[in-house]
Amino acid sequence: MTAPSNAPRPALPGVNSIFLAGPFMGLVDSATGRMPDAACRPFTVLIEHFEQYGIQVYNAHRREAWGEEVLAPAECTALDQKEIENADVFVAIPGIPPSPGTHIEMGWASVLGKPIVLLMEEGREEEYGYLVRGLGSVATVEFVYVTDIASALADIDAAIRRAVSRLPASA
Ligand code: 5HM
Repeated sequence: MTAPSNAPRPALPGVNSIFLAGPFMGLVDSATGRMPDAACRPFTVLIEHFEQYGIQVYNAHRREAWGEEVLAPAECTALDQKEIENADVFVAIPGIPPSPGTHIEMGWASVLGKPIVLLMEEGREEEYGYLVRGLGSVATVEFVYVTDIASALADIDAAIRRAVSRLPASA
């Protein structure tokens, strides 16, 4: 019989890294060359939340200084694909209006077999593309309907746990 471990149970078992995607260029203020603080907020709240668990967060908005240090297209595309491949979970805000880059990333994450959590705006479900609303038919997707990200963190964690637990054991 093995002795019980005193180590605390991780909040998100099996999750060491998360790729966080969402609208970027459409949110950059052309006057300042940077996303306004209110637009950064959902990302900073999520990054801080996951990092307090010790999870590594891949996020292009932070990497590219919220628009002030944007990488060349060929550079960020290759980097994002590699980071999604390396991540245990893919979390995305698809965006209204839709974020083109995030939609490409959702396609990569689904084909790579990643557990996916999509953060959708509450009450606006019908405004999302058919292939976003239908992604769960071809990939492991949990949808969370949110009005305010900071108030939805417990629901987002629960969705991540469900998505990870639904993956086949060999994945
Ligand atoms: O099309 P949009 O800019 O909204 O695309 C955002 C998504 O593409 C983000 O999830 C981010 O991971 C990626 N992206 C990036 O990494 C996008 C841009 C600009 O389009 C960028 N770096 N410079």
